[in-house]
This record gives sequence, C-alpha cells and structure tokens, in this order.
Amino acid sequence: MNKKMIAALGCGALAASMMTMTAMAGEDVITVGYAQVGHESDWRTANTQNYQDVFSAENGFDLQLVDCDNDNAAQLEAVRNFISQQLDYIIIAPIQSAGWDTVLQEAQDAGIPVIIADREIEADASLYDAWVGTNTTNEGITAGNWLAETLDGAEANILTIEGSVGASATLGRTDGFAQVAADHSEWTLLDSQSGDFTQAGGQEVMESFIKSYEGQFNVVICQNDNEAYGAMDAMDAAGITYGVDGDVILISFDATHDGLQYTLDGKINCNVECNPIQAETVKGVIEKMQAGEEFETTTLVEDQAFVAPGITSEYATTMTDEVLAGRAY
Ligand code: GZL
Ligand code: ZN
Repeated sequence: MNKKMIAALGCGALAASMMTMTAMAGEDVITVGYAQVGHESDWRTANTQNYQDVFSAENGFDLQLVDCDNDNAAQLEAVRNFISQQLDYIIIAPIQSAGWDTVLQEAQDAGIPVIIADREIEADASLYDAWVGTNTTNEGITAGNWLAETLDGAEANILTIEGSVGASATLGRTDGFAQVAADHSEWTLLDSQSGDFTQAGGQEVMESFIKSYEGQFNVVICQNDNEAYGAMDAMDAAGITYGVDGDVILISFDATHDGLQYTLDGKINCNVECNPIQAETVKGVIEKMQAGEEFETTTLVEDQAFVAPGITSEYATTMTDEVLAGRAY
C-alpha cells in the first residue's frame, strides 16, 4: 500500500484495510485452541476475557475458546477436536488434574504443541510443552499462615467449602492449608465438602454445615470468592455473623473485584489472590515457540493476599479504597 493510497484512506478505513491485510496474510494467523474450564466463577470470567483480549485477530490470532462447562469428558473432546483441526497450538486449563496422558500423546503425535494453563496436571512433563499458572499449594499455606497469625494460639473449629473435586486448585489449597494446620493441635478441621467453585454450591454446603455444626465453628474457609458469596447468604439467613465484627472468621480465595470489595467492607477477613491475568504470558511462550526461540517451560504467575481494614499482617496487604481501585480485575 503506497503513501498516496494511505493518504486517500481515513484512519478507520486504514485500520480496517490493515486487518484485512492481516487476514489476507492467512498463513500468518496463528490458530489457537483454548479448552477452558467453564464459566463457574468470576475468576473464570476474568480469565476468559483476558484470553479473548490477548489472542485477538488484531494480534494475529484465530482463537477457538471452548467453554467446557466444568465437564471433563467435554474438555477431552474439545482437545481432540483441536487436534483433528490441526490447530497450531492447544492450551488446556484442566478441569481434572488426572486422566490426560492419552490425549496429550495424541496431540504430540499430531505435532501440536500443548500449553497447560491456570491449573496443574498429573502427567509426565514430556507430554506437554509448557505450563503457565499459579501455585495453589502456596495459596493454601498463605491462608493457614494468616489464620495462625490472627488466632495467635486461640482455638479454631474450621469448616471448609472446597473447590471442584479433582481440580488442582482444590487439591493445592487443601494440601497447603493442611500443612500449616498440622502444626496447630488447637485447630479442629470439623468438616469439608465441595462447593464446585460456584455460589450456589457454596450456599448449599454452608446450609448443610449450619444444620450440622451451628454454634460449633468459628472459621469458614471458601476455596473461591463465589463460594464465599453463597456461604455469606446462608450465614445471613441463619443469623450467624462473620467477618471482622462477626463470630466467624471468613477466608476466601481468588481476590476478584467483588471478593476484595467484601474484604474492604470487613465481611471477608482474608482473601488469598489467584491471578487470572495469564494470557499475555501464554502468548509470549507461543510467540517464542513460533519463532523457534528458547521458551520458559514453567512460568509461575505471582499471587498475593489481602486482609480487611484494621488487620495488619506479614502475609497480606490491608485493603483500602486505593488498593481496590488499582486492581486489574
Ligand atoms: C484457580 C482457578 C480456580 C479459581 C476458581 O487457578 O482454576 O477455578 O480459584 C475457578 O474461582 O473456578
Ligand atoms: Zn491459583
């Protein structure tokens, strides 16, 4: 396109024609399949939006993002579909940690690089090309360390609303917290049950916990914010108080915007972040693969933790309006 032609086009038309040129380039478009967990939580929504923003046509990608609706069989099928389409790259956020060896081997036999994102997978590292995600065991340890710091030796009777069964985020947070709890004989883990990372699940489990343990518990751990919203509804309905001015300490994970608003409001005492903004990092790995350059096979996305106003902690940032305003999601 020469200067005269560019001069003739308005900038809007120019941008459109540039995009057309990119599309016309055809072979330059990188086709990417993303087998996404589902749409179970605000965290997931933020992660999905981030991928759609980063793996855009303007950035030279053709992204097929499949919402696998928290259904393991559907996710395996989505990956097999990517393989049969001979896409350039496959990204998987595994609903279940286990059961991936066969389909990863099929992708490898088809010569398609696979990046495991967000969650972890129980498969030999030779079966996939890179991993980008967060350390949920550390997230569980952080929650435990903060609870020990705030209780300072006082007794705890703890109920846990776990995430989706078999998800690495569930396994990691449970294991990490248990590592700290093992050092505190004054803590009792009363019960734990999966709320499947959803608000409805959190409410349902909390309602059953209240039936069984009303008056016996002083700590509730929700393994994501949406479960915490459900647990708050159930405790409100039962007249049970929680948060910095309540009878029950409420711990949550994800630190999504609404979760941090509740933390700022003192309804959630401690919220351990799990950062969903990961697409740019994954794109960087793919661009290096595309260029035949050395790439990071493991990239940890950093997390932090937050506590309600009035609480100071060596493990967490005290929430303020400014902290909330500064968040990316
Ligand atoms: C964690 C992520 C989890 C979030 C939940 O890395 O996979 O799944 O904690 C989401 O909110 O449902
Ligand atoms: Zn995480």
